[in-house]
Amino acid sequence: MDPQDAAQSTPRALSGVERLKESSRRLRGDLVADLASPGSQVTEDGYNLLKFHGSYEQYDRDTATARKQIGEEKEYSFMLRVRMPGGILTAAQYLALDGLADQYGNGTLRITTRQGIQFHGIIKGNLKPTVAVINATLLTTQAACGDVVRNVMTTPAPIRDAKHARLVADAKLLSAQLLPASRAYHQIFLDEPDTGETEAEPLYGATYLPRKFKIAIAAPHDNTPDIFANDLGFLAIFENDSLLGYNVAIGGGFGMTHNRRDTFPAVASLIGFVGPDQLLLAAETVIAFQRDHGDRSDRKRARLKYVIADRGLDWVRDQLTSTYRLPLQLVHAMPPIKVPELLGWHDQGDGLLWLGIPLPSGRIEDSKTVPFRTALREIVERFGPDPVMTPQQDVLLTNIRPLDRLTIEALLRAYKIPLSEDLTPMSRWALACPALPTCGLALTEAERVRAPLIARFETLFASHGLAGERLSLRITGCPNGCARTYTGDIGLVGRVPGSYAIYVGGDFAGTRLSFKLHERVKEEALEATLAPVIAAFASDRLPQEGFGDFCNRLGAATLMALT
Ligand code: SRM
Ligand code: SF4
Repeated sequence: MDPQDAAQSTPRALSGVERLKESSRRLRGDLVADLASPGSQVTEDGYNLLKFHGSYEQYDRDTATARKQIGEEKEYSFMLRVRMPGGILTAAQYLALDGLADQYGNGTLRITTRQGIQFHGIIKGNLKPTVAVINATLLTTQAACGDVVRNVMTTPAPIRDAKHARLVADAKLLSAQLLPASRAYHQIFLDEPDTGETEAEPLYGATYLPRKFKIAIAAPHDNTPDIFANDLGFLAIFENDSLLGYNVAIGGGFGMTHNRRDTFPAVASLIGFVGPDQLLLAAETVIAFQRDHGDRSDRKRARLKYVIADRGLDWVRDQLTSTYRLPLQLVHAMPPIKVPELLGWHDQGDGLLWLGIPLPSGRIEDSKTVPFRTALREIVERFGPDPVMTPQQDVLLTNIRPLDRLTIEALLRAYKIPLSEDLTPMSRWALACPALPTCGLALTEAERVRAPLIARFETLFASHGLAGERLSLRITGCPNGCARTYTGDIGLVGRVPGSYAIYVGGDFAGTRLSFKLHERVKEEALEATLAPVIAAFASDRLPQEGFGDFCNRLGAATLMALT
């Protein structure tokens, strides 16, 4: 037998999380008792099950060492993530979430790169009341994390035409249909009586998926959701306003583990096309395939991208069409994939306007210098715009009457909120993950160094005559790629405390993976390391060529010889 076949046919021990899922009675475990128990933490099983209900236990990494030295326990609290397909909220929902940030959180709301909203700093005893308010506003945290389908993303532009209405409807449909059937969430957090029933999970089964599963839907004219970073991406193909169907891409995912060469980021590959009524069927089929074939022994290699890497895309496509009976047609021709500018004022097409407001790392807070939260709250209270969260961690205030435009703008100016025209394109497009102090996996800073790093890179680019260059700079505190560091022009990936790996060569539209230029560069040496590449870009770029495209054209070896 071929050694690869032998490896594939030898069953390996299931991971502990798999055994927990199986024995948890559909994600209930002992969470009711765990959350009611004294102490600021939950048990290890509670920690793993809580994710399925939208929450992570965390601790304040800034204070942990000092507290340990004086024999104090870490400051534990919980992150809570709201699942909101397409990032869409009503004004009333936004105000309710804003209120919770003070009542139970750390005074901030954090827009995520998947159009969700996170609370940080909720203490254990306050998790239930926070979830109750979120549900009372018709939102949920169910399945916002965990080994299930996460928040479904779509193009956030609130353009009121048939195409955008369809994209939003599709995202909502998939989000609703792909929720777990288990009532565990409602019983643990919302006081629904536990009848002792163990529900059937027709799609997921007793052990749910091997790992998180991400879906995004876009159209070629607007790939803001970065569909190729997802396990499953759909590109809707329209002819005029009529939907022809969807090109289907599978196997995107960015997490990797330093020092494990068998883990790597991947962009999704297009495998075919399905008709306009086959979106849910396609999603359920790919999910069922991953449920059956994903690795349940090694959580670091459990995503769909590794099944594709190990068995080949042709084998996977063949399985999907023959064994799982998905009627895949050939990939449909489509226009070039683009990512449009959504910030600033835009006409929705229905007589109303939207205003896209840039938010640093999606953090809505009253910082020492800029009262973002107060300003947004006042605008939402007075003018009632419905906010849409973008995959760029920004907010679009929608449904604004043209006659309110000047007043809203004056109000933002009075609060000194920087608007898109006040920022360089580099600042408008930069992303950074939360990293320290909340993320337990962070090796370096990200969100907290975003502003100074942008300022330094702006100075560097300007010194080469490139002020105002449109560029996507993405920063993460570890290799998991939460701010999609492996697509885009420049990725800075936390490697060890104080040092980053530098990635370049992705494209602005998010269709191509970047490559590593340097393994470990001290934070203070980042500009000096990239300066020769930027100088070469300034002198040798082709007309209209972006920085990532330039780096991709020259390739890693040529660029490395420069630095
Ligand atoms: Fe992420 C884990 C934050 C989008 C790949 N991610 C985490 C955790 C929960 C850390 C942990 O496991 O203990 C982070 C919580 C930090 C904190 O303090 O809040 C975290 N991820 C985020 C957010 C908030 C980053 C942001 O700047 O907005 C995003 C929340 C999205 C949401 O609303 O659901 C977020 N994470 C992403 C993305 C981007 C995307 O999906 O478009 C990725 C890359 C795509 C992918 O999934 O591969 C991503 N996060 C990961 C991974 C790597 C998974 C893997 O396959 O290995 C981890 C680690 C893990 O799961 O073990 C992770
Ligand atoms: Fe945490 Fe790493 Fe994700 Fe940043 S990229 S939020 S450091 S897991």
